[in-house]
Amino acid sequence: MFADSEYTGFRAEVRAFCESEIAPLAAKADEEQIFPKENLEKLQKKGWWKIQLPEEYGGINYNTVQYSIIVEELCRVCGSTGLTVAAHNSLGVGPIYSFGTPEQRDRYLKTDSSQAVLVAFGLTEPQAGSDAGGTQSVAVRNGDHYVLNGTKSWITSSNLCKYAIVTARTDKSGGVKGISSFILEKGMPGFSIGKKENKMGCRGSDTAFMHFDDVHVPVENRMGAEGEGFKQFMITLDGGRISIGAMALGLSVGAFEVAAKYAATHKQFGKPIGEYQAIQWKLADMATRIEAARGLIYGASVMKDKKQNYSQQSAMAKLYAAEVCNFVTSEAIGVLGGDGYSPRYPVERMYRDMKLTEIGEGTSEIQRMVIARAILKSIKVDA
Ligand code: COS
Repeated sequence: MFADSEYTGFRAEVRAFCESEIAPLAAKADEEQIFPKENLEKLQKKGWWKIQLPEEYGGINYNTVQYSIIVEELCRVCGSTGLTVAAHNSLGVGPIYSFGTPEQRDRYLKTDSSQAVLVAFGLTEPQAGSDAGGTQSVAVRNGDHYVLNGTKSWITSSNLCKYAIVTARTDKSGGVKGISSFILEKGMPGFSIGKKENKMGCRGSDTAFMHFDDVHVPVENRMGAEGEGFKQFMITLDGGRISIGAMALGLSVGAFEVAAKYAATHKQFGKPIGEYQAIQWKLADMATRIEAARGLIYGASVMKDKKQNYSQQSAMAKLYAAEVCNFVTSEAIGVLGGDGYSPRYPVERMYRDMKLTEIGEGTSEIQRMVIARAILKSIKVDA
């Protein structure tokens, strides 16, 4: 496989765990729209709620290629679990580690090692989706605390989480530079979880509204200085987009493997359908695009670890992997025909889960915008 030969043993170990522990619960989680509680504990034992944190915070300190492999392998068998792990790691504990004070890191990252303590990421609002700078939640300073009001939508792990990092406007006149970020704790009066979404895919992940009604947030819960929130969250999404690319890759690999096996064994007109060129070309195109997506994802992962500017590469990785995933999951259903159109095989679930990868953490249109802006910025125009 492309570029990951040094991770062959690592991947095999990760895959064995995902197949034995995560895969058996995937269909039920999708059907019942409930995140399997057993997975919280299983993943805690693996250290996968703190994949890239240093050991002093209970983490396992993996690099970003290893992180991407874990998300990919989880999504190969269960998109909902992969998404939940990805959101918590890259959008939850990641930014607290990157932007938090030593006190905030100690309080929110040095958590009880016997329990999964999830952190949610509250950026999106009903009127601020692609336009993340359109944040309408407001935090007004009042002495040693802020009074927070507003609503966040589409928040992964709203019910499962113990903490949430959220953005709110601290300067009404300041555009994106008037947005700050805060760490909230469940149980703060006025902080409540609203309606759960009834989603097309990733139905086993916990997605709901968050409401803030005069929540008193201590000043020490602000992350960074006032006005830094938007930039922090954009930097965070650069990393998050690698995760969603890895998610798309995992769903693609899962669907491809089912289709390839089916093509090798299912007979029509007296021979396996894989012997017909029409099916062979589908498999060849699926496999080729999967390898190309893998290259982009690992490339962006390596750049992140080298602390290079990888914003454009993570947007490219997510954009391309999501488009590949749309192609592959759809073609997989094509190979299986009627069998692919029912839950008898997991490809229909993977097809539904796929759609999230084209929307979450920035739509494909937003990725194109990020990529094009980076290209144009790099071009020097003579005055
Ligand atoms: N890293 C560091 N800084 C960044 C950044 C990044 N990736 N992206 C933007 N910024 C900075 C800019 O440099 C600018 O700061 P300066 O004026 O100091 O240079 C500031 O943030 C504003 O940037 P910009 O003008 O590009 O903001 P826009 O309002 O035009 O928004 C997009 C930019 C569209 C890219 C942003 O709103 C976005 O990513 N939207 C999608 C949101 C999303 O992914 N939501 C999913 C939520 S999680 S499920």
